[in-house]
Amino acid sequence: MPKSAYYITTPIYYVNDVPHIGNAYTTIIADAVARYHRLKGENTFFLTGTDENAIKVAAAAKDRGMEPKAFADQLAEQFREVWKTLDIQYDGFIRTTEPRHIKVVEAIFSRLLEQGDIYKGNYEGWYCVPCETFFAEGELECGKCSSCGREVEWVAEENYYFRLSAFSERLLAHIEANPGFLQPEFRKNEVVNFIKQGLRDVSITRKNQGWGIPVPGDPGKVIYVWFDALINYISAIGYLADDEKFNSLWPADLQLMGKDIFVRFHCTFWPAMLMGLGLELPKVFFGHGFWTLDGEKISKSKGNAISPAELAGDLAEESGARLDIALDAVRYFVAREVSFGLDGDFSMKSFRNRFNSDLANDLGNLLNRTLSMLNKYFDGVIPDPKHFSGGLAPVIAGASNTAAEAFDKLEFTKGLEAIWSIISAGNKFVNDMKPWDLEKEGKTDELAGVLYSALEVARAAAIMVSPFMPATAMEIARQLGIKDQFASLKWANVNDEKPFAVGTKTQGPDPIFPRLGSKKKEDKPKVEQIPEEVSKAVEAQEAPKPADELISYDYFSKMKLKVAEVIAAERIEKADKLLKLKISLGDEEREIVAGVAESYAPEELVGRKIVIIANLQPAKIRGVISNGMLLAAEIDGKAILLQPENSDVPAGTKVK
Ligand code: ME8
Repeated sequence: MPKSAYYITTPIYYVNDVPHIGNAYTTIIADAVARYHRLKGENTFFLTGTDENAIKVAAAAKDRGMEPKAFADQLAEQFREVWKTLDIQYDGFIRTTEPRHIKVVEAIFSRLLEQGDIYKGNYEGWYCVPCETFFAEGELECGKCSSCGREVEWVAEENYYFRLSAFSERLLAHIEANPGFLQPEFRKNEVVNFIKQGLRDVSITRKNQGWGIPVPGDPGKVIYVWFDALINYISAIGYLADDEKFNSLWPADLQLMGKDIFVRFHCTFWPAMLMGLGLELPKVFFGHGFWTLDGEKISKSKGNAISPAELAGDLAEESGARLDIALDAVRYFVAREVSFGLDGDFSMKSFRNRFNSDLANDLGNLLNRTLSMLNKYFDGVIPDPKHFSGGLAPVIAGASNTAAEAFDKLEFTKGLEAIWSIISAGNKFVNDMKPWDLEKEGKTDELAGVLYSALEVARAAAIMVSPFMPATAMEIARQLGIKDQFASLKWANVNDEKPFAVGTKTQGPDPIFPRLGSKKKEDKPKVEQIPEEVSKAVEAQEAPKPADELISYDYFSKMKLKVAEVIAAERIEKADKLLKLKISLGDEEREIVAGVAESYAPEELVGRKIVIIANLQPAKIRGVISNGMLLAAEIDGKAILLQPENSDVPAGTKVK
C-alpha cells in the first residue's frame, strides 16, 4: 500500500523521571497537529513513546534501589497516564525495551555492519551521561559538557562506529534540494554549519554494563542509546515486520523535537542512518524552542520541572473550572503564548492573564451572554433566522482560511489569533446590535438573527479550537445543543450555512472558564525574583543616587548581564520608539523589546552583539513579552548600544 496517512512523531522521552511541562509541550503540540489533520479528514498516525535503554535510566533505577526494567515499566506507565490526563490521542506508543523494537535495531545494526556503514575501531573520548553524548576534546567547554555544563567521563573502549563522515555531501545536497525539510529556517543554518565543519564517525556501542541492547554477535557491548532510540520512528510502524503498514506511513510528514536534539541527532545522524538503509527521509524536521522558568532551563535533571497536571489542578481549584477544562487552558497557553520555534519563559502571571482575558472574557463571555439572552428571549431554543442578513459568515470564512493556512505552516500563535479575531468580532457584533433594544422594540426576527449569528461564531470557534482544547470544544457543543453531531464535524463544517437546526434546545449557560478572582494566589511554582528595588532601578536607568541609596555588591551580583546576538529585529506596530528583537544567548533564544527604534533601523541590528540584563522579570510591552533589557547609553535622547569590543565574544557570555 502506498503512503496514505499523515505521520507525525514526538521524541521518545527518557524514563529517568516523570514528564514535565517541556516534554508535555512537544506532545501537546504534536497532539494538536494530529487532531487538526484528523479534523481535515486525513488519515493520521501520531507516535510517541519512551526511551529506556539509556545509561541514565539504569542509574536513576539504581538510585531508587530498583531493577532498570521494573523502573522503566513504572515510568513508562506514568508517561502514559500523564498523556491520558492531558487528553493526548496518540495512535502508537513505543517503548525501546519492547521485543518488536529490539529485533529491528539488531537487524539494522547487522545490515549496516555487513554493508560497511558500521565498522569496528577503538574509541577514546569524553562522554556525558546526562546527555548520553560523546564529545571530542575540542567540543568541551572549560572541560565540561558543552550542552549541560556537567562533568564528563573519559571513555576508552573498543567500539563499533557508524560511518557518518561518508554522508556529509548527500545530507547537504538533500537539505539544499528540499526547502522546508529543516524548520524553522534559522535552525537549518545551524545544521548546515555543523555538517560543513566536517562530520566525524560516531561511536555506536558502549561496554555492556547490564542494560541496553547487546550488539548482535558481540554481547560484551551494547548499542549506543541514540542509535537504538532513533530507530523507534520506524520500528513502531512495522519496519521489517509489516510492510503494508510501514509503506502506508513512511516517510514521516513531521518529526517534532526540541532544539536540544535537533542538529546533531535528528538532522544529521538519523537521516544518515536512513540513507544507509535506503529509506526516504522524513518530509519535515521541526526543532522548537525551549521553555525556561525565570530564565533557567527547565529539565528533569535540574529538578525545576513544572508538572502540567499540577498546574491545571491549581487552576481548576482556584477558578472553579473543571479539571479537563483547566488542562485545556494549559494546552492553549503553550500553543498561544510563544511563536512555535522560539524560546519562551514560563510565567504564572501570563498564564493567569491568558485564562482571564482570552478564555474567560472573550470565548467564555461570548457563549454565556448569547445563551443567556437566548434563554431569556427564546426559552433557550434556536430560533429561525430567516429574515436576517448581515451575519458574520464572511468573517468566519476569512478567519478559517487564515487559521488553516497558519496551522498548515505550524504557526499556531497566528492561527489562534485568527480564531480569536472572530470571537472578538462576535462580542463586538452583540454590543453593536444591542439585542436587548431589538427585543424592546419588538424586532423579533432581527433579534433571532443576531443571536443566531453570535452562536454561529461560538460553534465555528469550537470546531477550530478543538485540536488545542478538545474538552472545551465538546463542552461548547454540549451547551449549544449539538454535542451528538460534534465529534463527526470536520474543519469544512466551520463554514456550514445555517449550521443550527431551528428548534434545537440549548443548555446552560454554565460558565466554562470562571474568572480567576482578583485576589492573587501565591504564584506557583515559586520563582526566585530579583529584588523589586533592583529591577526598578535598572528599568528607570536612574542617575547616580546619593551615597545612602547606593546598592550593595550583593544586590548588583544578582543581576545577570550577558552578551547576546540579535537574530531578528522588527518594528512594533503603533510604537515609534520600540523594536522587537529576537536574540540568542547561545543555548536559548528570547524576545526583548527595546526603545531604540529612533536610533537604529531593525536591519542595522541583526547580527550585532549586544549586552542585556538577562534576569529581569518578563514584562508585556505593547502586547509583546519582553524577556530582558538591552543596555544602551543615551545622548540627547539618542540610544547608543553597549557592545563588546570584540564581536567574537560568544552569545551567552557573562558580563561582570
Ligand atoms: O532527548 N522546553 O529525551 P528527553 C521545551 N530520549 N521542550 C522541552 C523542554 C523544555 N524546557 N525540556 C524537554 C531525549 N523538552 C531522547 C530523545 S528521540 C529518538 C530520543 C522536550 O526526555 C523537547 O522535545 O530528554 C526535547 O527535545 C525533549 O523533551 C527531550 O526529552
